[in-house]
Amino acid sequence: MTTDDLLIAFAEFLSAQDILTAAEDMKPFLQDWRHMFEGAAVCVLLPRSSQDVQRIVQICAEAAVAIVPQGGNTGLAGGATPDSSGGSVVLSLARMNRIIDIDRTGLTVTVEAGMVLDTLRAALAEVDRDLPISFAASGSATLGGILATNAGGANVLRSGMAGRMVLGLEVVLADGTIVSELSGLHKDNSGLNWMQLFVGSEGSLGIITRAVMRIETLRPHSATALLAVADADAALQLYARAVDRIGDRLAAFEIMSRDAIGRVERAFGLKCPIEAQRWLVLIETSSTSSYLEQDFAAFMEEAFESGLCADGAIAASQSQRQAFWRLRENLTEAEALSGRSVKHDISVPVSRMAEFLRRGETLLADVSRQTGATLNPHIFGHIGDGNLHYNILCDRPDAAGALNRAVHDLVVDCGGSITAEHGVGQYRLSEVYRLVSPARLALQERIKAALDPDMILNPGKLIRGDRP
Ligand code: FAD
Ligand code: 2HG
Ligand code: ZN
Repeated sequence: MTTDDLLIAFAEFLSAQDILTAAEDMKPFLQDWRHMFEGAAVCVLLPRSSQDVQRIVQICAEAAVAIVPQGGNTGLAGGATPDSSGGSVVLSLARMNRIIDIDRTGLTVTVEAGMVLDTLRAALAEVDRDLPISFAASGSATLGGILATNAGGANVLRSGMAGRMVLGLEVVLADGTIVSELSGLHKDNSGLNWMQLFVGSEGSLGIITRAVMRIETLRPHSATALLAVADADAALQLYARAVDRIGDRLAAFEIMSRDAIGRVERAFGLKCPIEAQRWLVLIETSSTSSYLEQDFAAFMEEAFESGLCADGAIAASQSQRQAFWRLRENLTEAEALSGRSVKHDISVPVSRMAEFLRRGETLLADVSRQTGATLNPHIFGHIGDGNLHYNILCDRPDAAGALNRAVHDLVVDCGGSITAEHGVGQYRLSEVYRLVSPARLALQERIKAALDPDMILNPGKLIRGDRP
């Protein structure tokens, strides 16, 4: 099938404004958020229904044209960017963005995959419900992308990764079959837990078109504090106390290096309200009841009395709370504005986090000596999940590979994962194939071969495979 034939076939059921072919229209879809990857495509398609997606897949399958699914294009692993061949089609779910149903009592929400997280949470808040997924790209990230990457964020320690909240899914497979189970059952053991196969599959096994998510009652009472701590050991000891004192009302426990917060202050004219220490912790608790405040106050008292925390501030108002979170949520932007960085989205067992950071310091000094690069850590993350964004500003692009491999080797040595929440995409593909167990890789390849034998779904991402 020629390109013209392909476009004619799409035009039979998509309107002209849902097929982008002009370079300036396609540009935002062909580049990732970090501008690390840039690709090319025959066209960008913006279907409006699951049936549209099905027909696109059928046509592409017939023509052996690769499909790159895309949501909000906020992914940090280059998963939604096509390759440079220009032969693939970008399938954006952006126009499939409706809420289909909110069940306040059954505690479920049914949405189309292109639904933007912030829009969804705002609609849920109006009926006193919430989907507790929280991260800085929530103004653009979509439910489909969130599930396809199994996103994490700041609330994982209480609610788990996004995939844990899935109760129903509709997926278009590589041959155009629609598998749709949207009853939102909390219990269903009538077969394999197939939905989890698509969680974190990064568009390589099927295209998510709808989902049912478990929601919860809104937690109107919250308490938020910023604490200054000397080192990761102190942060982890505080975390242990917070778990004991606050239990499942602990919503977020984030760590940020003082250097990284300094870059946020300079880039955005913000001011951290507490005395400088090497690390800062942002802790938030939330609850349906107001008893929370007493336990939080007790935790804070203990934090100071124990000497683990040198300085701290409790948010006295909603605007102060938002100011604390602005420091946290601008870390990625401030990093991007500070020059080239090498990102590492690592996790290690919480018990080995302090060891990882200690050994990391020696490692960075070694890599800097060996490569001649100046390395400035910009580290932050979800310490309660054992997940750090061990991002390093690095002035020499030719040192990036050595730095990347050295950090990943240390992660593996500490029993960790080289991608905790951002996924593999194209950014981490070679490192995953270097470090993940051959048996796991082979299992993934077999699943890919079974579901997408012609490798039309997001080739070159997550699972290597070979296109026939
Ligand atoms: P996209 O970027 O469009 O796509 C991501 C992947 O999913 C691609 O492989 C794509 O092919 C696939 N995909 C998208 N939609 C579908 C679909 N409907 N069906 C099948 N495959 C699909 N991530 C975290 O986990 N935690 C964070 O705290 C976090 N913070 C971030 C902060 C910033 C400032 C930024 C820029 C990113 C952050 N991210 C974070 C990464 C990113 O936002 C998440 O990975 C998000 O889940 C991606 O959603 P998206 O809709 O933008 O997906
Ligand atoms: C966060 O926790 C995101 O803010 C982004 O996962 C991390 O920029 C990053 O590396
Ligand atoms: Zn994160």
